[in-house]
Amino acid sequence: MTGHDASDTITALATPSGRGGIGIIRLSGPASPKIAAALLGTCPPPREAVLRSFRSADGEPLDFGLALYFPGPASFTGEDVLELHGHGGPVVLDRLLARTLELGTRLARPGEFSERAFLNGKLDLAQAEAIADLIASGSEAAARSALRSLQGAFSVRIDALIEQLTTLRTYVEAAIDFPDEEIDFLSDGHVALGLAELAGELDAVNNAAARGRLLHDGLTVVIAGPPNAGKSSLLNRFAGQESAIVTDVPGTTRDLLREYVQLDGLPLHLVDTAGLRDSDDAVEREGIRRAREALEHADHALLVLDDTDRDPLAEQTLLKALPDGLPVTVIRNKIDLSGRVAGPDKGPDGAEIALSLKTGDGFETLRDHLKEVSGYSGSEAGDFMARRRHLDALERAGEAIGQARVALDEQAAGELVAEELRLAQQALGEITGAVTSDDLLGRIFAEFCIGK
Ligand SMILES: Nc1nc2c(ncn2[C@@H]2O[C@H](COP(=O)(O)OP(=O)(O)OP(=O)(O)O)[C@@H](O)[C@H]2O)c(=O)[nH]1
Ligand SMILES: [Mg+2]
Repeated sequence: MTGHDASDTITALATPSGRGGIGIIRLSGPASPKIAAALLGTCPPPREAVLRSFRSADGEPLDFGLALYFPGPASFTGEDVLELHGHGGPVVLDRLLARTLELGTRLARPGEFSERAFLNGKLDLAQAEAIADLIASGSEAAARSALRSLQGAFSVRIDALIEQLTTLRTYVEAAIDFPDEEIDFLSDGHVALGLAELAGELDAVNNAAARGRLLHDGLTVVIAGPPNAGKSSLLNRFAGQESAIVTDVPGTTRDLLREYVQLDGLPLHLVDTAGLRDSDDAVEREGIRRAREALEHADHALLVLDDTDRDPLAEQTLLKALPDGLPVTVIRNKIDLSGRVAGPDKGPDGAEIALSLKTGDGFETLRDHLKEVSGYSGSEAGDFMARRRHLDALERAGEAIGQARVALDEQAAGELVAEELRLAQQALGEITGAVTSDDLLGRIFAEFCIGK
């Protein structure tokens, strides 16, 4: 629950706990200036760093350091904010935190500073999420995109779409108000053109958001194939270490093995699986069941085949047994033995890559291929961070615009068009937080750490 109560003054450690040169405690709320005065003697002048002792109730110094006071609304949260930069030791900071509590603050909930910034209109929801994403980013590309989102790159696109939607909706609603002219109004091409433009722009935003989502969640790639084809060797090559046991005994791998790697900033969740075959061994059968389950949750499958042991019929069976709609790349491994030339190929059923996991020949092609098929290549400039939630909202908006186009073409029904436009607007509003519920806010900010 978010249950915003702005009369509370909240406090939290803003830097990671542990030892460091500096540790910062941040307060936000109406009691900040009064607490500053009690703690520091007087409240510091606005936005000026002052060196002060931080004192206990009896006037004993707990620590000394810089104090900064930001009166609202020109502060991060929009409220009166006080920052105390003390020495970064756990005991020192605990004592200082306890002192701020004693002076009438309460401990902030996770994400509560960002939540207050959102509720006070300092940030929209996508920007608040970008703070968490920036802090959590595990690659340069992710950090860059999160920063762009935080600076509003995503929100600007969404706001522009909402603006376009509003204009079009007003036009359609005007048509409804003049029933005699409604048909003419709707068939003059203006609405059709507006809807087509909206659909196009939504598509572009959606593509950029899908790439952003990839930076946030990464790509789950399941390595599957018959026993002994080189699946575990593939995992090891990506990981750059011997994570999985590799032997010439078919059926070596039984459990799922997971490795997290980065492909030039693209987060890859790799899953090595048991070789797919009919088996009487109960353990192996369970491994195969798990392999199939992993495939159900994959974004992409790598079907590893032994190129010295080609069996087109068996290949077809394996391909058909993969989940419908799952993108697959066939890996023809062991070309050091079969003599095939390394590199990509367009096989009858999609992409194929010939390589040798023993020599590494062709592996680079596979890396490039994964970046390419995921849409990651060349996505750097201009993109922003996005989450599953944003993609869901974009999808709903797209569906509503699709429905509006149908209503216009087939029925010239102004009211239906207006209603679909309203739904699209609402879906987009959820991204920036123009439309929200306590429940949604609660879920988003609960994922933050305390102090953010
Ligand atoms: N010559 C050659 N041998 C390879 C290559 N890749 C893997 N092997 C060998 O093939 C055998 C099987 O490799 P693994 O990586 O264990 O194969 P797997 O698909 O994980 O096998 P299971 O776990 O039993 O299903 C091992 O002896 C590897 O050394 C390759 O490119 N060339
Ligand atoms: Mg294996």
